[in-house]
Amino acid sequence: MRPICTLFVIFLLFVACQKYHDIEKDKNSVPKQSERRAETQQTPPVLSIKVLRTIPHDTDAFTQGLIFVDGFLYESTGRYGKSSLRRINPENGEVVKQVNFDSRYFCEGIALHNDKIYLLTWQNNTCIVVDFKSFRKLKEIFYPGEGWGITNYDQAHLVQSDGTNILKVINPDNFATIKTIFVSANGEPVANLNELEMIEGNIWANIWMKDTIAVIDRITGNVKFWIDVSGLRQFVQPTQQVDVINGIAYDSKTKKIYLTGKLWPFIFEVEVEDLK
Ligand SMILES: [Ca+2]
Repeated sequence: MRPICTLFVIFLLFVACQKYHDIEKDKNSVPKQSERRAETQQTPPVLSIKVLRTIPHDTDAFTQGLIFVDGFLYESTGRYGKSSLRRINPENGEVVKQVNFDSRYFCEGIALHNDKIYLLTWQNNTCIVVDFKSFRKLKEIFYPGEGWGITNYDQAHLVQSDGTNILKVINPDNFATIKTIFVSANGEPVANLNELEMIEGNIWANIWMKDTIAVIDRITGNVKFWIDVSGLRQFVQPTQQVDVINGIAYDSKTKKIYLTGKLWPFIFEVEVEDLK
């Protein structure tokens, strides 16, 4: 009987050790998960900008969208009776082509896809599609909810903001939502996402009413950086009435970044410090 008892005790000890090992394993794994969460929710660094050049801008242009295509800036402007699409010479700010839209439209952001400009409207539930060379209207597409900003997501899709913290990746043909991206920083939702621009794989978004641009991971929706653009205000005279900073364009060939604001006197060519 004694050898059997000894074997039984050894067996019990073995089982106890295994249990202890499992508990230790669990204890070890908990902090690792917390660390991972902490990593994804850490405070995004704040980067600053340097203005390289100022370009004159129409102080009656209530800028809603800004893009750069083949050597020219394209700007959409909002407000009822003042909504327009413009082609602008980036060397001197001259508006070289402009179409004005019916006063029932309040135009918002723009994006280029397959040689067509997709122009959102604020509360008309309508995307106006125009030929990017002639500005001839090709069609309208219905979408639900408000339209704020829009940019390219990938070769086939666009991504749209509506003033919330949610970005919708959409099919440009019918504006069907392919997926939604919940934008957050430190685990908190980031609302008022406005004008958008895809720059080197990240979504840049003006935050309405703030002198801040969020640089957003297009897969996770996490804010990777904040860009403080408050320095642009030193270019505005105290007597000049300007609205919010809005408008981001990117020339992927030269890697130049352009920023402006609603009713601002300048479009700025800028460089982001510490981003290289
Ligand atoms: Ca843009």
